[in-house]
Amino acid sequence: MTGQAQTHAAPTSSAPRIEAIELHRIEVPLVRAFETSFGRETVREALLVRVRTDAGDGWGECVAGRDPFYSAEYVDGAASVVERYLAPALLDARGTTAPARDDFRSAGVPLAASVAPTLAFVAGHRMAKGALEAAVLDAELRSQGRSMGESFGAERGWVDCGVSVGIAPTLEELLDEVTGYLEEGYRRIKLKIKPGWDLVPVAAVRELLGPDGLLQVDANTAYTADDIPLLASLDAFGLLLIEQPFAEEDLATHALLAQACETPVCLDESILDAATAVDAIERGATSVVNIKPGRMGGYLEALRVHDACRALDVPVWCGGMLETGVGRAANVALAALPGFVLPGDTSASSRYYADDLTEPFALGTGEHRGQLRVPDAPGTGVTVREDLVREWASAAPVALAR
Ligand code: OSB
Ligand code: MG
Repeated sequence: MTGQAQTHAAPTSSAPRIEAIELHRIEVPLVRAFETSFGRETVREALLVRVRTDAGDGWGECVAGRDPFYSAEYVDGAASVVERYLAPALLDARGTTAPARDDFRSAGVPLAASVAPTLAFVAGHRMAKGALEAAVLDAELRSQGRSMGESFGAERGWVDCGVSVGIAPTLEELLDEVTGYLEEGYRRIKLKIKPGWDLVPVAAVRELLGPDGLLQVDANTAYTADDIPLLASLDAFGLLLIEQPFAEEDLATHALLAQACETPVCLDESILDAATAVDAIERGATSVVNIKPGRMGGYLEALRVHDACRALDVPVWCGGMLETGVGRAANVALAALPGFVLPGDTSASSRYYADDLTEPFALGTGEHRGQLRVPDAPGTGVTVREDLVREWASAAPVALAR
């Protein structure tokens, strides 16, 4: 058989068939409020999807937030589009009609690779689509006895972890919180910034970390072109990068900032897929990329973004969206790929949750201090605690079958 025939990824009779799709809405309390330039959250409202196939089940987590502030997507909208359009389309197709993309990332997971083409008739809604693709991928890999890490091409058994630190009520509370994370072993600190909460907290945390501590900032689009001089003055603090200071659509101002400062500019919100990543890099708007699979419509596109950035020698790191263990497990597997050269927002379960929905992720010790172990059991490698799905339910589950 030629390589080409092997990678032609139309679903085969050996691929599982989708029988039913369930939507589960949960609310999980956060161990502490998380504040960003766009809002403050005390509870994670999440949508989980379970895909039932003739070869077993898979779970996926939708990363949309409670409100459409970080992105246009939000959890009620995601649940609605899954229920009304996406799940019915997958159940109708059952992985047998839409041809999957013919690339090496699709090879070996024909059913998961058929999800994006089947759902392409719906514009946008990448986080909703990504949750379904993740669930299908989990089911398909479990049926093959393969882990996500193995299927993605993970090259590390452990990944370096950073932590995203919200805007604090006072500088003192910020320093207390950061001190706690350093004691836990986190290898990199990311500070959320906004106008009025930038130079002073960054200077204070740099002082706390010392010159060698890895530090970066994330503005979640809170600045405008008028702020370029202020943002360029962050060069004094030796930051790894400045993440998404300007609007999602505004590559031009990011390129201007990149010209005006030494600190690398990193895009998050603006990067929707491999094509937008390459375009932003070519325009000089980003020299590091935050990869969040949900924002890109799923792990298969996230892998393509990784591959495209690697080919251009652009470092990437794995972002986070307050995932429970379901999404966290898959992110950790992704972060084990060779292009992920910076610590991710792949923190321990305890960063956000007293109790996780799966077996908890805990930072390692000794040589693995500040790292998480990449799961190696089939699929995500973690088991959803269905008792907690029921206990934390904020709405009755919705089940759709063919
Ligand atoms: O911009 O990276 C972001 C959380 C929600 C929405 C957007 C972002 C974030 C984070 C937290 O920074 C990342 C995490 O710890 O999961
Ligand atoms: Mg960000």
